[in-house]
Amino acid sequence: MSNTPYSLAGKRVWVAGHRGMVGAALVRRLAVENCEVLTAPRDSVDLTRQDAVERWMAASKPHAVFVAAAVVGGIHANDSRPVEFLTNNLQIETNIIATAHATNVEKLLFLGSSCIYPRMATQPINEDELLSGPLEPTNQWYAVAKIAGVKMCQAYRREHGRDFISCMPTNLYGSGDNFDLVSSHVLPALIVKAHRAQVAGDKSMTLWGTGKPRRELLYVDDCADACVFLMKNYSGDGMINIGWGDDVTIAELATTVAEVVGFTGQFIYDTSKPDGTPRKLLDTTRINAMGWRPKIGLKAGVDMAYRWFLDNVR
Ligand code: GFB
Repeated sequence: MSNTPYSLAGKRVWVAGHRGMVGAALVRRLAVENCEVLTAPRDSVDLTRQDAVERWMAASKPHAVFVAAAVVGGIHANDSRPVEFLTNNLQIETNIIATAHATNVEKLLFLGSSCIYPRMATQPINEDELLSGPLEPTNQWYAVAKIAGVKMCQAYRREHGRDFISCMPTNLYGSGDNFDLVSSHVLPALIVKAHRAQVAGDKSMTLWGTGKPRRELLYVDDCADACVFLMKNYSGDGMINIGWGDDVTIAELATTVAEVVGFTGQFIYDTSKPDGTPRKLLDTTRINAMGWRPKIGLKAGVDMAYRWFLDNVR
């Protein structure tokens, strides 16, 4: 592992996936980096098509690339749309990483996800646990695609000396999140459910699963800050976990959301829905040792996410 400083000053920096929650947070964070942020218009650059990516990168010539573009979703979306989660994500990452090599991109950061680790990995999960056991069935498709992206970066580093690095963020939430109840992750779904129940004066709200699984949550702006930190300070073959450092049960998460929203009813558990991975707390020793730490705690983060929901989605 080496920490080769890389300056973004004066560079053209492409945020692939700039309209998504993470991409938008990266654009916000890069605004203070004295670089030129590039964003590819979604209607004219289909990232699943190699020719479109090649044309875009040949014309825009980015020096650095954040690969935050992906088909993403919660446990139900992953479990019910395997073809899209596997094939579209493989296409997007292959097109961008291969073309970054072909166009001599100086540095690339690929964003993975904590669901790539084995279902029963030792907790907290160290980066070396990758491929040490069977995957969680509900998101194995997305996980295989993301694992391939990590391996692709390692292959280009090994064979062509490319400075392509990977990071593994934990479950993210915040402004710009997907609040659609079918395809979203747990936290935005809990915000919508608590809000609707509170407004309707309902006595209860329904959660999926048993409420017993544990999840680590990181506010998306902390993740963006960590990504920029790694782009500037890390160069190595190994991937780096990005997380908060501890986790809560889904029931505890729902309690925090209910407090923020002002919902005072009961939780009903729909155990016909899957729990997914029992736990996936990341070991963040590596990034902490480099000097990065998150800033936005769960209560403050849920409050910010709820305000964004009220201002932009309700
Ligand atoms: O966030 P989530 O959808 O995905 O679900 P994962 C987390 C936990 O929250 C599961 C429970 O145990 C769900 O059963 N849950 C309770 C709910 N109520 C709800 C609800 O209304 N909606 C949702 N969505 N969940 C994802 C992967 O796994 O982690 C993604 O599928 C990605 O690919 C992401 O890697 C980081 O945390 O289980």
